[in-house]
Amino acid sequence: MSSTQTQSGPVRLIACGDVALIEIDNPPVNATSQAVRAGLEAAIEQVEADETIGAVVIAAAGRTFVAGADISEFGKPPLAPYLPALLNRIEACRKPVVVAWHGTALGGGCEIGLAAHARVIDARGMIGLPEVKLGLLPGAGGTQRLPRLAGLANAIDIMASGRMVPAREARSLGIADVVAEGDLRDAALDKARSLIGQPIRRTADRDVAAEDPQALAEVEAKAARDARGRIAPLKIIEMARLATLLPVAEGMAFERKAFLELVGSAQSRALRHAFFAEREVAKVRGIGGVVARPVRSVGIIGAGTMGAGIAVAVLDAGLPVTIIETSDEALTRGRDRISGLYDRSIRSGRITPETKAARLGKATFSTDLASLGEADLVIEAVFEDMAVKKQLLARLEAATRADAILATNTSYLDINEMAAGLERPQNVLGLHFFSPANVMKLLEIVKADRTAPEVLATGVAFGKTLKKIAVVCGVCDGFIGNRIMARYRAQCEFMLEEGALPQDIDGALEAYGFPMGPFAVQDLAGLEISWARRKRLAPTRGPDERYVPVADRLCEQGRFGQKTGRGWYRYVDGKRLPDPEVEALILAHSAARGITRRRIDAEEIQQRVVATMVNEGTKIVAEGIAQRPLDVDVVLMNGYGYPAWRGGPMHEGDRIGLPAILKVLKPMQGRDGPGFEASQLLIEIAAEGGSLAQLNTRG
Ligand code: T1G
Repeated sequence: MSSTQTQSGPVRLIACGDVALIEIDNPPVNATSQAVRAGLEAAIEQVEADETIGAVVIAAAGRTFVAGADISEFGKPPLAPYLPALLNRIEACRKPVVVAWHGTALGGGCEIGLAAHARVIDARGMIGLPEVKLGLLPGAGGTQRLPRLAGLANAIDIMASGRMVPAREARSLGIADVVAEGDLRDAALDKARSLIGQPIRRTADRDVAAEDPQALAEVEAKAARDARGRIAPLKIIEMARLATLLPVAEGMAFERKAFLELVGSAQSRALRHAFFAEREVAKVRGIGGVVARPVRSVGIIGAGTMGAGIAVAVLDAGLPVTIIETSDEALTRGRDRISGLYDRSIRSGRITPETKAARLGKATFSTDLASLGEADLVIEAVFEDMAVKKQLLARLEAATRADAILATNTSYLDINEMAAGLERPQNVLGLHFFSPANVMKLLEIVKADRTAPEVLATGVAFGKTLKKIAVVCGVCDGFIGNRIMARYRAQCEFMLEEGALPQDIDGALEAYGFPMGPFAVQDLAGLEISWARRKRLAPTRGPDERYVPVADRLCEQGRFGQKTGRGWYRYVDGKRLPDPEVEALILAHSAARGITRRRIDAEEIQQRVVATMVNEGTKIVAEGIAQRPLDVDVVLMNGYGYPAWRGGPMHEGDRIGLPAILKVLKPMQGRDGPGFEASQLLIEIAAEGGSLAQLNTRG
C-alpha cells in the first residue's frame, strides 16, 4: 500500500491510492479532544478537495478506536469544532466515508461510525454508547442515527443500558455492515473502494423501521424501571422517540439541548467524578516506581463462600490456584461450591462449559499446607477469629517460600496484631474481598504497619490482574467500608429508638438510591454476623457511647433474618413484610429509655445518614487510613451500594455543603457519643470555605 501522508495534530491523513485513510492517534483511548476534532475536520476538508481521492476510511491507531469524547473536557467551556457539527460534516461528505472500528468504539467513537456511510468492525471489536453511565446521553447524533440503523427498541436498549455490543451482534442489528475476520484496514479499504461512484447512503436519509409496539413498550418500561432515580435514561427514551418524528438535524437540536442540561446536572458531575475516581485509586502514594513481585501461583486457605468466590476470581484471571481445606469432606464441599459458581455463569451465558473445564483445570485441591511450598501469594479466608488467623499465618510462614506474600481476607480484624509475632511481617497485607468475590468489583487492600512497599505494590498489581477496583487503606476496625457502615447502621438504630421503624428508614434510603436499606440488608446477610462483632466489641464500648440493643434482642430470640424467616422483618412466601412484633419491641425499648417517639421524615433520615458517612469518611482521611476522599467514595459506591449518581458520600458532602453537613451533625454531638463528634478536619475545611475534593489533589 503506497502512501503519501500529512498530519494535523493527532490526526494523520494517509493516501492509499484512490482511498484516503484518516488515522486518529491520541493515546490512551483516542478520545475526541479538541485537537482530534480539529484534525478530523481538516482531513475531511482536504479529502473533499482532492480529486484523486474517491473515498475515505476513518480508523485509529493503538489498542482501540475512539472510546468517546474527552470526558475531562466536560463542564468546561466547549471548544470548536463541536462534535455534533463535525459528524454532520462527515455525513454530508460527497465521497463515501467508511469507519474501521476496533477495540471499544464507544460514545463519540460509535457516533462517528453512525454518521459514516458504512461501518466495518474488527471481529473482536465492540461498540457502545455508555454515556448514560456518565449521566449523559449520546450527544453527537447517536439518539437520532442509531434508531435509524438498529430500530427504536434496540437503540433504546443499547443507549439506556450503556452495554457493550460485540461485533457480530452489531452486524445482526444492522449497525455494522461488515465484520472483518482478517485485517480490519484491508476490509475497510475494500469496502470504501466498492462504494466509489455509488449513490451515498446516509443514515439521516433512512427512516426508523416500524416495529412491534408491544416489544417497544417493554423495552421502554424496562429502561424506565432500571433508571432508579437517574434522569439520563429517561431523557434517552424521550430523544430516541424523536427519531421517528423528526429529521436528524431537528432531532439533534433537541438532543443537544438535553445533552447540555445533563452535562450541567449534579448526577452527571457525580458519575464523572466516579469515573475518574475509580481510575485515580490505582495511583497509590509511596509505591511509585516500586516493582511488584510476580504472582504466577496462588494459594487459598478455606473454601467457604468467600474462599470459593476468591478462587473463581483468581482462576478467571488465568492464574493456577491451590485450595486448602481442613478435611476431605470440606474440600469436596469447596470443590462443589466453586463448580456451582461456574455452573451459574454458564446458565447466564457468560461462559461456556469448555471455559469452565479449562479454568477448573488450573485448580488443585489439598488438605496439606506443604502443597503451597511454591506459591507466590497465599490468601486466607478462614473463620473470622484472631487466634485462628494468627496461628494459621504462623503455619503458612513455615510452609511457604521466604518471599511468599501472606494475605488475609479479614473484614475487620487488626492485621498489625495478626502479623505481630511472625518472622516476616513485611510480607503480610490485607486483601479484603466482597461477597460474591468473583462478582464484586471492589477490593480493599490493607497496608499493615510493617507491610513492605513491594508487597503493597504486588497487592495493587494483583488487584488489577483480577480486574478489581482496588483501594488501598490502612489498618483500623472495619477498614474504610465496614467502619463507615458501622456508624451508618448505628445512626439508623438511633432513629429507630427516636421514632422511626425499619421500613421507614429502608424506604427513605432506597428512595435516596441505595439498592436496599440497612435493615433489609442485615436480614439478607444474617443478623448473627454483626451480633458476633458487637459482642466482641462490647467490653471496649465506652459508657458514654450511645448503644441501641434492639438488634441484640432480635438475635436472642433467634431472629437472624431471611434464613430464619424473621429478623427486622418477617418473610412470608419470600415477601418482606413489616413485623408488628418488632415494632412492639422497638416501642417498648423507647419507652424503657424514656424516649418520646416523634415522626422522623425521609429527608431527615437521608440527611443524618449522609452527614454520618461524610463525618466518618473525613476522620478516615484525616487519620491517613484512606489516602483521599475519593478513595472513600469508590469504596462505598463499589462495595456498599452507595448510588454512583450521587458520587459517594464525600462528593455528596461537597454538593450539599460542609456547613450544612456540620449543621446536621450538631445535634449528634454529646447525644450520640464520642464516635459521632464532628471531625476536626471537617470543621477546619468548612471554616475555610473549602471542600473535601481539595484533599483529592493534595500531595
Ligand atoms: N475521556 C478522557 N479520558 C479517558 C476516556 C475518555 N472518554 N476514556 C478513558 N480515559 C482515560 C482514563 O481516565 C485512563 O486515564 C486511561 O484513559 C485509560 O482508561 C459526544 C458525550 C475505553 C473501556 O464513557 O470505559 O462520548 O487513569 O483505565 O480499563 O456522545 O476507559 O490512565 O490517567 O479505563 O482499558 C463516552 C469511557 C464518553 C468510555 C478502556 N465514552 N472509557 O478501559 O482503561 S462521553 C465512555 C472507558 C461521549 C458523546 C459523548 C474505558 C475503556 P489514566 P482505563 P481500560
